[in-house]
Amino acid sequence: MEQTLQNREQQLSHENKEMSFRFGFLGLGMGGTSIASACADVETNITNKKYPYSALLINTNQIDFDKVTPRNPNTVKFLIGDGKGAGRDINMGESLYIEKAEEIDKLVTTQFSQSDFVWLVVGLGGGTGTGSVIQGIKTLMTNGFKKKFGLILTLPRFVEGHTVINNALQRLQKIYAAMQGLGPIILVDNQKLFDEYRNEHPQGSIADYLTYSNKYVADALHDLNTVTASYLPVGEYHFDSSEFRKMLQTPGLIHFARFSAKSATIDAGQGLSYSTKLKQEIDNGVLSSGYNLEQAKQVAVSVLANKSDSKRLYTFEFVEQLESLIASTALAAKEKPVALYEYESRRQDNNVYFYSVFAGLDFPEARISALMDAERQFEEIQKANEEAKKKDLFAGFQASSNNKQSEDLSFDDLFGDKNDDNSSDKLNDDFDDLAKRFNL
Ligand SMILES: Nc1nc2c(ncn2[C@@H]2O[C@H](COP(=O)(O)OP(=O)(O)OP(=O)(O)O)[C@@H](O)[C@H]2O)c(=O)[nH]1
Ligand SMILES: [Mg+2]
Repeated sequence: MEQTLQNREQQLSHENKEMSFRFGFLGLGMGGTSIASACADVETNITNKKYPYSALLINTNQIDFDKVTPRNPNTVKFLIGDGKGAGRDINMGESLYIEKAEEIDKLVTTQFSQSDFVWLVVGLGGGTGTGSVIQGIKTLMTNGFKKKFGLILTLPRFVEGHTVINNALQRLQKIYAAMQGLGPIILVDNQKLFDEYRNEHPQGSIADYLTYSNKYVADALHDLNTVTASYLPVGEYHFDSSEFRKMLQTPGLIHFARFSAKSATIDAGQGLSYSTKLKQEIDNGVLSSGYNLEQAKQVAVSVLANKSDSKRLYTFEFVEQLESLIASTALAAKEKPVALYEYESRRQDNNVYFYSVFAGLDFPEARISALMDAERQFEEIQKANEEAKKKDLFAGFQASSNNKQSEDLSFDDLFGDKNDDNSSDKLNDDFDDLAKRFNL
């Protein structure tokens, strides 16, 4: 036993993290393929497998596709349609996918033959990914990944306009209705990530932001996958791969939060500092926020500390603080485990890492309502614009038919005579009156 632990411990350096699952990523459309590609570019040194994940990327737009440049040599790109994109038209995106559905079935089977679990990744709002997301679910359900797939969906930013928000809402509504029959869903809130990125990088660009956000999603997911498999559990409970599997089999949304702090700043007897911080980070979330955590069906909190710090830190009081925080946050969860781990001191930093995961959640109501409000506002603006277009600024005015140069214009050209169809009778009558009065 001792020997096994020691062996295991030797493997557990920062660079050599084990994973619970070999994920596959099926990316659709530009957002979906960019994120899926970043996820499959995660590298590890375990069992000589540099790239443990694999990806299949599908898009209709050749130019967008060329911009996605996977490092992972096993990532496969598959262009559907004529290469010109689906131009935000979800019906077109869906039809182009259906045309190639059989080929996609085959590609999914080969590309994910080694995958335990596949994430279908889509940036909600466009024509290709959003249009084909339901068909993508069908592909996975009918090719061996029923109960072994989840969704990673980005929510658009508010400024992205009527069509984008409307497309996103249309598909969210369908997914929401079917949610209990689907796997877990991870929402990536582009507005939240964009705001955070802009605060930290005021000089940054949208392109920088997108690269950052895609890597950020990839790292967050990989972190979750490794923390459940890599470290030495201390104490009675271990949030291990089988616990993680349960979460991945729980329908509904997955929410996660994490933070780290210098171990010297954490005092086991002063729960307020770290449990308040953890609560704050749970509210902020990593990829999205606004969940009603009371509805969580599964919860886990993992803490990871340096071996020498763990002795000082992992007291009864420490665990009780975290347990009571979780118990008061996720009232409905059946299990509210706190798992403690230690890592080798040779790891460079002396941080304590806190991770929390909530599964089986409902959609974040306020965020979805805000999208619907934005959509309503766009509709009102559009309606007002159409009405303004209909309104004729010169209503009641009848145009004159003359096109002559100004020097050629006679008085009649300018104002017409009584028999001129284009003239205004009233104007002529008035003029006649004037002419009589001034003996013209
Ligand atoms: N996080 C993130 N979101 C992205 C990225 N690219 C696009 N998005 C989001 O995804 C949404 C859909 O856009 P695309 O993925 O370009 O659309 P598409 O599926 O290719 O559809 P068409 O271009 O209309 O055929 C956008 O409105 C963005 O909110 C990306 O690289 N990262
Ligand atoms: Mg596109």
